Amino acid sequence: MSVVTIARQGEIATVTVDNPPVNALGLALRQGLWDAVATLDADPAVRAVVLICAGRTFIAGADVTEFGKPPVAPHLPDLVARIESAEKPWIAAIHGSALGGGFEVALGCRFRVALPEASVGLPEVTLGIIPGAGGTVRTPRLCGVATAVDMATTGKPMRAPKALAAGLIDAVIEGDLLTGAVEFARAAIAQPLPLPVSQRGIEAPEAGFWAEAEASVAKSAKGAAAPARALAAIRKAAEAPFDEAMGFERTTFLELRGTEQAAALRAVFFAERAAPRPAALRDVAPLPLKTVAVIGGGTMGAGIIAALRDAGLPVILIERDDEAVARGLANVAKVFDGGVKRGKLSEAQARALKDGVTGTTDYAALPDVDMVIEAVFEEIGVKRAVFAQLGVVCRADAVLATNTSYLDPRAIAEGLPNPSRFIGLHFFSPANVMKLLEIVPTPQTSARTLATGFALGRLLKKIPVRSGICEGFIGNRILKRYRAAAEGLVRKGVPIARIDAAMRGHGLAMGPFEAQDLGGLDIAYLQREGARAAGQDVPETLGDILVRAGRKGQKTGGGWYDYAAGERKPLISDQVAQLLAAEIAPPSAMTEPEIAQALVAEMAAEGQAILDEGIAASPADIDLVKIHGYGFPRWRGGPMFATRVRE
Ligand code: T1G
Repeated sequence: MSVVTIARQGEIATVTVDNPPVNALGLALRQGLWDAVATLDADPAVRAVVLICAGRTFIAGADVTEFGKPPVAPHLPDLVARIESAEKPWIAAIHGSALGGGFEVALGCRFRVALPEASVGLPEVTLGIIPGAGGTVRTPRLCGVATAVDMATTGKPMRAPKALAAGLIDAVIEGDLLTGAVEFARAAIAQPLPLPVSQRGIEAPEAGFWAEAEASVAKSAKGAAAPARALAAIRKAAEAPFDEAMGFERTTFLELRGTEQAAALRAVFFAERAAPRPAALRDVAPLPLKTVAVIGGGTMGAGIIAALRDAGLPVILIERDDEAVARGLANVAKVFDGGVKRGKLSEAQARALKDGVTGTTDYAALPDVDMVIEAVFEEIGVKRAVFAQLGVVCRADAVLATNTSYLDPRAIAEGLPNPSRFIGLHFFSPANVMKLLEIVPTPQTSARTLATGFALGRLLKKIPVRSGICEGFIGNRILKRYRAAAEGLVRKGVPIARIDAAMRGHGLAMGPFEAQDLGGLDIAYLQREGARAAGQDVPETLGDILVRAGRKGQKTGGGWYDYAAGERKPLISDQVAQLLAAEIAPPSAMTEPEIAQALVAEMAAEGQAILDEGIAASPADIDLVKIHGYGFPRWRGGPMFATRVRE
């Protein structure tokens, strides 16, 4: 099957790309387009060329699977230049996403037209590189420097209507894309053509723009190298001749391709795409999910309901009494009203999302639901009582899931009829935002139930990761080790603030102590106390000392740090120093990089134990948990990738 086919509609030729799954620019496609230029330039009957793609999307970029290998001709920048200098003008007809090299090919065309829901973008920085085929040099020639900087340094795609307003595309096509593109081409050749993009000028930005952009990019990149390099390439495009800027971009692209950050981001890219479809479940049909119930409308329950609604599922909320139902519905409404305030949702959209939730205290509402997700108080008796009722009222094949984070799902499912349909689905708060979903089957969980858990993950656009049963599953178990290791450094005299600064400097949003102050020290304290009450030998932690002194975190005005009233800014606490004085060695000179290295090594060591015990299926799964559940910097690939033995 040829990846490029040519057809003719009178004087307009159509070049159709068909290279599933996303028309990536592998060698065969580059060669096919290269040859198509010559073929159509040689055809006197042809006056213009429409470039269109089959399948789900326009060209989605260079073929990421080729990145580990040396580039092979025809190289993409040369192909783009060849299309741009073709005798007949090319018109890119875009549906789905024109991303990276795909958008660069479209920039080589004389015109670009797109369906309303299509998007264009330069996501290269999300792979640790920058555009390598003119993206940073041609884009500012269409939309100006500021918009180009935003696109190339964030990697965020832009929808067609916005791209039209920015000058990146020439028309939005309503109806059939090919028909509209051919009509556009016919009209375009009836008048003088615009200059090829490479020959258009770039307006110099206002004074101070570059310094401001450099500061802003450095702040948001938080250690990722590519965004600043993309900015430098756009600046070069604005200040140097086209060819010089193209050379600068290509050199930068080739250099970044070989970096550790690019290797890490590629690993995450493929792990994220593999996670929702485990090979072991490929032939297992999940239960169709049309209606879902959530038991408990607290923070977690409301977040889970919001995620289900965002995926278009109607939801029944069950609570213990009318007041709780009202509170739960109000919690859900707060999520969507927040979306309206942030301009993400219209009032009508928010209303429709809220209307899809029915609140009741009556379990008799559940006989037809396909899945129930329990999100009630984290206490075994409360959970067991819920499942005792669900086991009676729900269909025998309805999937019954618990959102527990610390309890043993086997204990929760005890006595449940048909335990094969029971599973753990551990969401992370806020459940409508955090992508991680730990999927925890019990030994009785059927393959179909497990497949349904992953199908839910796909439906909610989550990153689902299977976990075996242990305390804290994958993520919280590593978190516990990480916090214990951080406390160990405090005992060795390393200042609390230096440890937090070290982990923020490593790319985490927050260090371990400031994060505990935000979430509350008492949650883990109560878990430790519960374990002690159950007879487990749980040594006292520094956190215990603070909680017993009433220091539970920001919510009590102080935890590891003090906080001025109403402030979130952490202040070094004299009281903490006094409370812990007997536990802490003389000050240590450990540096921030040494701290980060030591703590990441602890995360990886626990990850290795998790692998050895079969709790996680692969190091990549553990990295996805840390990235999507705990904010580990994705440009480091995750603790397992960052500490892997290099071949
Ligand atoms: N190369 C190779 N395979 C790719 C691919 C790519 N660029 N993009 C996706 N795939 C595979 C993916 O692994 C999966 O495979 C299948 O396609 C469906 O993907 C020179 C150098 C386009 C928005 O970063 O954002 O161009 O698991 O599940 O949800 O300047 O894929 O089925 O075997 O994500 O419909 C820049 C990355 C490259 C785009 C579609 N381009 N892809 O989303 O499908 S660098 C990108 C996406 C570049 C130039 C530079 C999304 C999508 P499998 P999927 P989707």
